[in-house]
Order: sequence, then C-alpha cells, then structure tokens
Amino acid sequence: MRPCPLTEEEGVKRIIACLAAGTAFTATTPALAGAVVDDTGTGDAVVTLMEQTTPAIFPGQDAWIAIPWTVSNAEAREFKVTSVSSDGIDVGYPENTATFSSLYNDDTLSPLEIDFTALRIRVDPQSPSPRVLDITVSYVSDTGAHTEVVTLPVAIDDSVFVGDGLAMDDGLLGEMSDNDVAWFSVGLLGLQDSSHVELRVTDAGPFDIVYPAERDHSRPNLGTYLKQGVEDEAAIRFATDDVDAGSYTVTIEATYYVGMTSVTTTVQRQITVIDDDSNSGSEVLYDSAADPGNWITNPDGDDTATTGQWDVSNPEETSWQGHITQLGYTPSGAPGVITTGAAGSETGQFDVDSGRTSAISPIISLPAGGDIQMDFAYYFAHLQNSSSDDYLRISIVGESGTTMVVQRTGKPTNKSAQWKTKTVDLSDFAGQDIQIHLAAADEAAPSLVEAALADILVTVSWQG
Ligand SMILES: [Ca+2]
Ligand SMILES: [Ca+2]
Ligand SMILES: [Ca+2]
Repeated sequence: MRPCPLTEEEGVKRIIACLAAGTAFTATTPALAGAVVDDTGTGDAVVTLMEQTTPAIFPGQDAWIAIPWTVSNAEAREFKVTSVSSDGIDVGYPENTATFSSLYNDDTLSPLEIDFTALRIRVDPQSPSPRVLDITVSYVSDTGAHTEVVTLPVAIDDSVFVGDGLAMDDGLLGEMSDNDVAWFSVGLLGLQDSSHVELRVTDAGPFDIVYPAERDHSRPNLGTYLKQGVEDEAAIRFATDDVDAGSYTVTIEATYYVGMTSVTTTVQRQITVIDDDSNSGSEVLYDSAADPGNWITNPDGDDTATTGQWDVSNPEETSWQGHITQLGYTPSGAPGVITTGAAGSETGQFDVDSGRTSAISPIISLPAGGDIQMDFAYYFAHLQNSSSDDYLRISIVGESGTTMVVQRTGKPTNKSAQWKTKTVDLSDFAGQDIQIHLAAADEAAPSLVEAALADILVTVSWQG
C-alpha cells in the first residue's frame, strides 16, 4: 500500500485531499477505541497520538505524512510539534511554519476533535532498523504548559520499488483481455536526482508496444528529470492479438543519467491475460496519446477568444493561491489538447479570455458494427470570478448529427484542475466519419478559465 503520494512541491495543502482519497493513511489508522480516554470527564488534557505506525514509506522517498491527534478531558491550546528526532530519517516541516508543525485546522485541539500535524520525512535507505520518530509536542492546558515526547515507528515498504539510482515499481503491471489494448503506468521513484529518464520495453513477450507521442520510449509524466524522493509514472500501451490466457513477464528498462554517469535500471513486470470469448477482438481507431493527428483550432472561423486558444501541447502548470488552474501533465505524459499549454509569466496570461475558442479533431472513421467507445481524460478549471456564462463543451460531430458528451459550466468558486476520465458509447455513429469538437469560453465578466482533454482512445470491440 502506498503512502500519501505527496511530493515536496505539492506540500501540505493536499494532505487532507490525499487522506480523503483513501490512501494508505486511512488504511493504517487504528480504530478510535485505541485512544486513551479518561472517562471521568474531569482532569487535565490527555493528548493521544492516534497512529501506531506511519504509513508505509519507501526508503529514499520524500513523503508527507499526516499524524492524527486527539485530546480528552480538556482543550490543548497552542498545540504544535516542536521537534522530531530519529536516526537516519530527515524530517521537514511545512513551508509556512518552517521549524515546527501546527495542526491543520487551528492550534487548539478540543475534546473529541481529531486534527493532524504534517511532517515530511525521508528515510535513508542505509539507516538501521527499526526506524522510530521521537516526536516532541507542546501545548497549553488549564493547568499550564506541557511538553511530551511520543514515539512513532516508521513503517518501511521495501517490497514494491526496486532499483538503485531510480526505482521502478514491481509485480503485476495490469490485466487485459486476449484481444485488447490498454495503457499501463510504471511507477517511478527517484533515489538520486536523475535526468534524461527514458523507459523502454526490452522484452515485450507476446505484446505489441506503443509509446506516447510516437516516440521510441516513454517519459515520466512530469518530465524527463526525476528528483530524489519524487514519485512519477510513465505510460506504455500494450496490445494483445489472440494471446493465450496466462501470466506473462515483460522486461522494462529505464535509462537515465545521475550527474554525467549513464545508468540503467531493469525491472520485470507481469501482465495477466484473460481469455474473453474465443472470437472476440478489438481494434484501436484513434489514440491521441500515440498520435494526436491534426487538430484544427477555430474550424468555423468565428471564435472570439483573444487568448487561451486550444493547442496540442505538453502543458505547463499554472496556479493561483494554491488552486491549480492548469495541470502540468497529462495522465499518459503525451501531449494533450489544452486551452494554450504554455504557462506564461502569470496565471492569467494564457487562460481563455474574451469569448470562445473551439477546435476539431482529425476525422475518425468508425466501422459499421461492433461496440465502439471513446475513453478520454478532461478537466474544466476556473477561479471564483467565473459564472455560468463560462463553459467547456465536448461534442461528437457525425454525419447523422452532433451529440454533446460533456458540458461543464462555471460557478463563482475556485475549481482546481483535476483529470477525470470518461467513457462514452459511440455505437450510434457506427459506419460514419466522426470528429471530436471542443469549445471552451470565458463569456460575460472576465474569469480565469482553463480546460484540457487528453488520452483520447477510440476503440471498436466485438464478440464472436
Ligand atoms: Ca492555458
Ligand atoms: Ca479569462
Ligand atoms: Ca466569464
């Protein structure tokens, strides 16, 4: 089980979201019954650490962990973690406090409340076991100031990632049918600062391999430089053509530089192939991650937007006060279709301004039969200066008509960019030439509006 996958850059603000997503943290939180409670209802504050260990951490990984606290009997005010000591573990505190970690909500812990302190830890792979954090907390109760030291064992996960300078995750890569196509992600962890990171499948077994953007290799989503302690992923497409059911091993090689030294890490991963119906099959009709083809911006010549026009690009991240308005990656790492992928010099430089921008995909010819579906990832992001006049619309344009498959409208709230995936059934367009039409707009009052689409995969499958 992976711990909350937070990098240093993302910082503490995502911890609660990460917890809410049900990652390792929640899986290892003991039941509330474990807390020490003085049920007399009187007496001084009793502060309790609600964890018995940290989430499992990979040696070498820079991980943010959220430590849950509760108190019984009375309030603990001015609560903070003032120091953490441990052999072989680097400890960091959130940037806004720098030398300590306060609670997430405010600095008072009230009876029955659960709140969190955040710490960044990095376990030296060479440090001796067991690794334990000695955490000093200070707080003020009605009886005065208190300082306590509590110990928290660090759970180590050394089974998942393998490698030296750069580690790749191990074990099962994924599961697919015997006539199928699937993008699988290889997890990466920088054990040292690595540059020019490239992944190749050197033994593909019975699979046909495609890399994003028609390259001869796959790159990490966040770029070819993988910093020490940072986790990333690289996507590779696998296809089967009447492969017998069973478990297959593929060999994936990462090449990279540590300083001036060329290094190679190799990992063996397994793919499980399941026998579908004997005559079933599938075929890829369009795959934007492999080859986006020629998208045309402003196809009807009547767009009004003055900036943020759709382009096919590797997006750069933009944000405003912690709200990400444009994500700096696509799920596969291949170029996406973005309302201008360049970040510019400030958040509002290349968002959609002053009206609508539209774009249309290359023509995709659909066969007359079979189950035809389109999978894609997208988001619509805006800041609180948005309104219901702003929108993202994704439509399928066929010979028989136009169907809108996504419509999102703005609201006066800060909505951060987050990739969502969606699958739509295109069987109604069987036998037709179709195109995907995109429209995004900042109408009425000026608003920060961004939209993106990526990893569009149109496939036909059939049952014998
Ligand atoms: Ca933009
Ligand atoms: Ca705007
Ligand atoms: Ca607007």
